[in-house]
Amino acid sequence: MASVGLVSLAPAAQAADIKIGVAEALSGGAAQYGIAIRNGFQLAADEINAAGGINGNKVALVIEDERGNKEEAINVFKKLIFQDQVLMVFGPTLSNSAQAADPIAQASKTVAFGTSNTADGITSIGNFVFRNSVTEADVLPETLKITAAKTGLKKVAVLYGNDDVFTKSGYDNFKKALEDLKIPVTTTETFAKGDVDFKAQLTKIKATNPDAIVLSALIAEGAPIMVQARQIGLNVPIIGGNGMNSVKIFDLAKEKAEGLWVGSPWSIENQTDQNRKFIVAYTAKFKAAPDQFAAQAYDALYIAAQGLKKVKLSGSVPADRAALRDALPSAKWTGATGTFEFTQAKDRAGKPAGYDAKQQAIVSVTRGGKFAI
Ligand code: 1QQ
Repeated sequence: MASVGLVSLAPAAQAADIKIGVAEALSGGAAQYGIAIRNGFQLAADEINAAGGINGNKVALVIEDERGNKEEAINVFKKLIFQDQVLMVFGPTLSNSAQAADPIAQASKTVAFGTSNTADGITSIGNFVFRNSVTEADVLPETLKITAAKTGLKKVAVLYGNDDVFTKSGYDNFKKALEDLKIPVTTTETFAKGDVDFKAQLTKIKATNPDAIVLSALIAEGAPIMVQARQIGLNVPIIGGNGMNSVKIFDLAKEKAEGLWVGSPWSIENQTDQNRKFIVAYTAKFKAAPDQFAAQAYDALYIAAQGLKKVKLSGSVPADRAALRDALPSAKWTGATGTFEFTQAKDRAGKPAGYDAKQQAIVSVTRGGKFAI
């Protein structure tokens, strides 16, 4: 249904808007991440346009709410790609949705660029799939190693959501890292999306007397899990993945958010010039502190801009999409999350596929209502 013949072609020499799709969860539980992501894109787009755009062309974001729902992510990808004829699509917010929607982008030869997708296998979908979010596979072993060294934990309980691509992938990677580090597991418990009462699992966990809880959860369930753990006197450190790495934990779990360990390439404490500039600009524009999701989206638009700079826009959307795909793998950028470059991923058959992030993680812990290094 690609309606190439309907596109109005702007003369190549004249400045044209560069239409970029943004498909994020702006409502529902995953909006805890999606709103920060949208803000990060808007800040970067404003800055890029204020500085003259990309080769003189302004960036025009076409923003859609995919509600953190995989069917809706498919609908929104189709709208952006076929109807709006965007050059590329950012999003969706959750790996669960990316696994469903990215094949649409791949099949229509349009770059899908995830800024928050950390599950295994997303970039194995194909060579049009990119992400700058660092995977659970890369971050979790480091998070566990540092937390074990700093807290002296000897044995842990595991709790994870078993019906979401990201929480399941986080579990697989935690399990492997625990085996590699020879840390015994006292019990493994599960929950499902939408659950609100975790007392049964937490009571079981408490009875096994773990030194910490390893938790693979999205924040909608992860925050009440932290609250209920503390309510039953389970005050051990909680080690989370990307889903728990949001300042929203302080709004949702209040003082019971203390003692949460997470890893990420971004920290509010990181004092580089680029990060300080980002934090100041974000806080001024949105009257709230940024988080890693905002930082990764902000950097992602600049990374895409490095690729777009090399594309000589022809006015043919398919040709420009293909040229962007070819230019993007060599894009390099130093932004709020530090220095960034892509590394090529492989598909399930071991053949070259999409592109992952190559970045170091920093491990932080919540203390006094803040993430501290
Ligand atoms: C994923 C995640 C979530 C926490 C995204 C916000 O990392 O679904 O991959």
